[in-house]
Amino acid sequence: AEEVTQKPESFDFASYMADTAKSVQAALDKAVPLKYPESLNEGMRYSLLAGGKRVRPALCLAACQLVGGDLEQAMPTACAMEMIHTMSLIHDDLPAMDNDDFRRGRPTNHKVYGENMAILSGDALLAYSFEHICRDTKGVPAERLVRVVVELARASGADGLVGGQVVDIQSEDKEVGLDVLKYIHEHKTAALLEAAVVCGAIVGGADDATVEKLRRYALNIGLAFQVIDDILDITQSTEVLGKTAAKDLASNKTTYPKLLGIEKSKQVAEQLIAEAIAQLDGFEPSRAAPLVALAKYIGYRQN
Ligand code: GRG
Repeated sequence: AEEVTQKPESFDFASYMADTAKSVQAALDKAVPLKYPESLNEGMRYSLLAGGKRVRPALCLAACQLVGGDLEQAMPTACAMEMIHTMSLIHDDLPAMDNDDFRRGRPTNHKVYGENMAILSGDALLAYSFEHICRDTKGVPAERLVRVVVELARASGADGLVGGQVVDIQSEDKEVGLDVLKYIHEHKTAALLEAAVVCGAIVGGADDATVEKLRRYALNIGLAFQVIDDILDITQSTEVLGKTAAKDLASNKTTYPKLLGIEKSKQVAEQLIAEAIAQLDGFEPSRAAPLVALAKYIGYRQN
């Protein structure tokens, strides 16, 4: 592992994220080459290499670094996080789901390649994420990789993304309570962020107590991520479209601001971020700096 020498207060988060995004982009480009059948692989690459903040790979690599692991060994797992995330975005945008035309600043996958290819590109990315971890990770004991696969499969399936999406769909056009809203966010959003952190720590050789501490860190930032998303949905659409349009836009789904108001929602997000950062107490500050900065970034992001 690379020696980290910066003091936490001098940690340059913008450069850290830019460098991470660059190395993840290069690794993804290599992992999913343009091969036969080109129409499928082109579709996979179209969404996978389209950009995005790369928050999940960054969390995975930062957790590996925190526990003193080798970043290169965690790269296939970090890439797998982005493959699964991208798959979920492709499927989420389909006409049968959210029916969105734009994602990451470009037309959605099904708009370019058709619905059938978009479904299949997502399926291929999901399967390949597991293949990539197990085949391309070098020098990590198989027992750790099995644990990683269990975490990631759980985060993707009925107890994770799929379960969250199902409850989200069933909650459309009706008022739901805080408990259901929390279930949706914990499964649709927090589960994969949690897996990213936990899997990075497992690859890096963390003991069980450390893994569980980092799981709490991740669950808190995962929930905060979504609370902030709900707040931004309202404040940004208000800025862009005016108040009435913003209200219409938010009216078919329950959100934190709708249940608690914007101010209270901001407080909830702040508490969640503080709780996340508290889990990092006791780690060497320079090693914990990326995870501390990522938590603050998620809690105070403007887009
Ligand atoms: C088929 C296994 C399987 C799962 C699909 C469609 C679905 C089930 C789940 C939906 C999951 C979903 C779209 C959750 C929202 C997650 C979220 C917060 C997206 C935004 O993430 P950012 O802001 O996006 O990190 P970028 O583009 O920056 O990566």
